Amino acid sequence: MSLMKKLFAAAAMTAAVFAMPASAADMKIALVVKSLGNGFFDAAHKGALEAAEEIGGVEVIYTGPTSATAEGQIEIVNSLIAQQVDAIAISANDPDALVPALKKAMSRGIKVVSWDSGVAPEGRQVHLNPSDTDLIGETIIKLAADYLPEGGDVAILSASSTATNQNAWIEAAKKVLPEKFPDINLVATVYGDDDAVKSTNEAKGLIASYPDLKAIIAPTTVGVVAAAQVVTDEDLIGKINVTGLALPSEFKQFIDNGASQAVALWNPIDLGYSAVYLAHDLATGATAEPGATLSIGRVGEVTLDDTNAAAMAPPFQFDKSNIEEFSKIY
Ligand code: RAM
Repeated sequence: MSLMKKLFAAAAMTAAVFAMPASAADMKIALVVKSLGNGFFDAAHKGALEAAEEIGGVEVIYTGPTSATAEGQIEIVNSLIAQQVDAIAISANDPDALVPALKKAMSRGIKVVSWDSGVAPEGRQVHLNPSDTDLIGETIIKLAADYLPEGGDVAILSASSTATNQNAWIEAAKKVLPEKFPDINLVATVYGDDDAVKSTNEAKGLIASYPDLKAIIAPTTVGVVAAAQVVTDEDLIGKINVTGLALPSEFKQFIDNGASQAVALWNPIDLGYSAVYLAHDLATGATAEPGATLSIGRVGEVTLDDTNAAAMAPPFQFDKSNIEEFSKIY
């Protein structure tokens, strides 16, 4: 081989080696969820696999702790760093506790996206909210208020007390209460940790403590099912309306039996799909900076705000008229 040819061959090989993570070959994207065994995250996983299939050459590592804790997620992030994944897309159990581990990941060249439940800006490159936070905050109160023309006592059954997403929605809800819903009286906020047993006990506690309770608002797909089951079991259908954010496939039975009038949610499949798309965008060289527009494949594109965050789409409302149709999808 002539010297020239050898040089060309060497250059071609170097290019091939450098191109590898970006080429279809072997990109590993970890989808880290708050906890395993949650139908919402299973639906997001489905979307993640769809994105991987569509992009090609992407392996999705679906993982999360057995209970929704930051400690469990930190261990997982450390093991993903050791596995040298290309990107981590995480729905965080705490905005701050994950930061050191995720910073370490980024220092090793791993791209980090938070989605659903965010990490503080220094711990990730991009955050994808499902919808606008203020809109969700107002929506969860309106869902209760729509069926309480006279107003009354309501309580919130949340996920974990450190969950970034639920805390942001609850804060947004409290902000609009006095002006837009003056007759709605928020008596308590309790935390079921996205655990069926704890959520059930917290719902029972609310009912025992507040005899005039008219609605339980659960902005978590785990809590809302637990609360509706308690209302059903305690023969309180028609007295307490359960509402919040629910996965239609899990919740249809409680619209059918009247424990709930209506609930809302965005498309969780699209959310998991979009999270993987964003992780792939970054791992193939897209720059995360305020004003940047990034592709989320068939879902469209997002423009990053001044904290490198963006929102996917507005939520849908589900009631007797449409929950059957949506329950077949997610
Ligand atoms: C639960 C989780 C998740 C949240 C949904 C609405 O599944 O807490 O983070 O987005 O509810």
